[in-house]
Amino acid sequence: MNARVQAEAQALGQRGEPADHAVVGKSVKRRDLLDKVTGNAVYVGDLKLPGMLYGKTLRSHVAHARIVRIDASRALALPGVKAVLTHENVPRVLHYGSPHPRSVSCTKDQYILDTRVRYWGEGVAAVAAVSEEIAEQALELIEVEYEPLPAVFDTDAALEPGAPPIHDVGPGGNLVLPPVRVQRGDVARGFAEADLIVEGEYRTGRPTPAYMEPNVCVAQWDGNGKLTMWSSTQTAFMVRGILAEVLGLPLNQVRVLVDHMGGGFGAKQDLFQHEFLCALLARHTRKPVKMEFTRKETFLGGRSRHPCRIWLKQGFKRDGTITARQAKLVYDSGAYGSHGPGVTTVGTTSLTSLYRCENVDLEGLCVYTNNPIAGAYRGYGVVQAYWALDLQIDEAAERLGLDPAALKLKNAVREGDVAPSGHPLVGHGLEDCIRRGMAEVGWGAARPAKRPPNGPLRYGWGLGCEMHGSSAYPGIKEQGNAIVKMNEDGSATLLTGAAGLGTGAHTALAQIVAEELGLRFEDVSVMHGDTDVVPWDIGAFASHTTFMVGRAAQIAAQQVKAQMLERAARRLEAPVAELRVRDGVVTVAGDPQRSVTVREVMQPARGIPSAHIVGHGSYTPTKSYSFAAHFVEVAVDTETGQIEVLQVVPVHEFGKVIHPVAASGQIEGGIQQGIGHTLTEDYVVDPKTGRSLNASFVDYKMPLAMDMPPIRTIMLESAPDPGGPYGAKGIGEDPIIAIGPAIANAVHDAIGVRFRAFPITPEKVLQALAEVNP
Ligand code: SMO
Repeated sequence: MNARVQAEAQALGQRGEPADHAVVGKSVKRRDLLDKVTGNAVYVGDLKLPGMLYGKTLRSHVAHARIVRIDASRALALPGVKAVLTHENVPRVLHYGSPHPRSVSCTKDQYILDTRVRYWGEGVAAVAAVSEEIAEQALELIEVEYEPLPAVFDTDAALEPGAPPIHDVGPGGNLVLPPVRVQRGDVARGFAEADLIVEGEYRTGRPTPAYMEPNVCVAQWDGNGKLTMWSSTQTAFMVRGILAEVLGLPLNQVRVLVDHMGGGFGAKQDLFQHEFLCALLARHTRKPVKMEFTRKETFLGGRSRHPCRIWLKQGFKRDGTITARQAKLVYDSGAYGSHGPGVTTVGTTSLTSLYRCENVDLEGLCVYTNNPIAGAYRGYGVVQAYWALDLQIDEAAERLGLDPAALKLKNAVREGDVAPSGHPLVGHGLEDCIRRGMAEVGWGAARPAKRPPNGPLRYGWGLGCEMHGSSAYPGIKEQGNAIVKMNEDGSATLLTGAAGLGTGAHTALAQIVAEELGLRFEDVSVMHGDTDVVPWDIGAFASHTTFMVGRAAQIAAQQVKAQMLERAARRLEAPVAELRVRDGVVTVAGDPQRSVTVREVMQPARGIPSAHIVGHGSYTPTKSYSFAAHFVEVAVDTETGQIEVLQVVPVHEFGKVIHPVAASGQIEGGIQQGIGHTLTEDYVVDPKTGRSLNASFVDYKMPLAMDMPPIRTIMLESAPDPGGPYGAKGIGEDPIIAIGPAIANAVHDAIGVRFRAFPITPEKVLQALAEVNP
């Protein structure tokens, strides 16, 4: 990929000092790089413990039914089978699917195994056996008798009065939470003042994160009744908490471990059914048990994005001012609530912003259906909302005879505007992104000149914009924690509870500690992924690891540095204020001859008996937003209906780039997923039976490396956050949001058709073209 990375640093850092960083802002070699490229990195799936058994889940082939009889006796009789769990022999504890107190409206709606199934593919029993093969054979011997219940597979049907209730808990009417309402100003007055009203309905598909590492865990109990659980999870401490609650254990009797992960993208924030089953199978058999999803199960038992239906109406003045915005968003949560409350709240409130509007009236619903479970997925409700918003702004521009980039720039949120969180925004991030991208692609008073048609090919340009919070505040109050220890040889160790999903976050954290302590990057190591050792962490999500845990690490390192410099001051006989430290050497300002290495400072010396220096940092962020504008050129083949993205110029503003290559990797990965969502990816369930139709990588089409267009990434540091480390904000979720509307707007520019639902497949393109030119 020819990504050209341009970190356009402001000359001044956040404290107004010259930004003269030794480690931060440099693409140091990632700590996990060699282990990963050589295959040495140990993932949970690589674990093999002595005497380990293999667990498998029996999954329902009906979408909604009561289990009237379940008989495991034939399975138990199979040689090699050590245990079978059904609803009859697991604890009946109602729990959250998402261990997230993200919204007060969350309802506990899941049992480990219930007497009822609510979607096709839900686990109804589990087996532990000496091999995976025997476990799979045993599944076929479990007899289940179902009494079918009426099922609903779309949100309209689920909302109808008299629709079959999917849960006995919650607010009723198949709602996951009471409707989310956001009202500001007066929309009736706003529409009355409008010269143009645009109204439309938008839909989004059901993409799944399709992380490379299927869900996997290993559970082991020791003789004292302590559970150790290795699990590929973004939220080790939440897994610990909910396992302890459901199993009735104190927290120090549950230890959750996770080293390397092959992605999570939000979905691995949930506590999954197999994690409970694995712990219980291990307890029953007194043996370690591993449960690893197949790719098919990763679809069935995993989490997708919430398919969403959005009705959106906006009023505009002739000059492009937005006078009113009214919307109703209906998110399909599938069979359980999971992250529905958080996704619906974040998605609905996101429509208050991006493009300024004083009069808004928004309603967000999250609805139970008998579809697969939707959960957290990168972009968290906002992908859906901004798909509708950005497409409609583009349409309004056309109808007003204005250039879409000019209209977006005119209405772009700016410094001091109220953000979706209710906080005033810091800096002109969005305007900067739009302006910088326009300059880059030559978008002046109008779009860049189109390439002339070439045979069946038509070309076009589009722009999509987004903003996203670098934390989940105020939905949840998060806290980042870090412990930094100095070692007696002058090296340092960072202890963090933040998971490493594969983003390079631990490298960024080590850079921050090295920068702050004046050490080389190589002198800082990171200990993570063990809930018995590292400080508590809320989990790696919401684009917040570098921003929030990075700030905590910075604070911890500052404490260590202060103690270390005090010792150095005694050795050098100079006041602390005059000391500088860089590359592991402490010097006296203006007198470089007087120096001592950090290693020497940390050696036991007369009067300083111990090398023990520890710092502890905690940081509770308020809301901070990152911004992006994606500029896209597409080619549409009018004969095949194929859309090809020819080039992408993503311009992102996120305060401070800690590691340019890792950050641009995040951006490219988000664009890859976004192209997939928009053009090819959709997890399809049969609308009559709820049966999963394409649970494999053969039928679920993601763009591959070969399919990716050239991406010219531009990273701006124009609106640093006063709370983030060196001004840094989040970049994890942002890159997936703006690419979809950018592509759809470019397709309209190419062939004059507005697609309001994704994925925009070749069939839909051909159908639309046939309607235009019958
Ligand atoms: S979808 Mo994110 O991991 O909050």
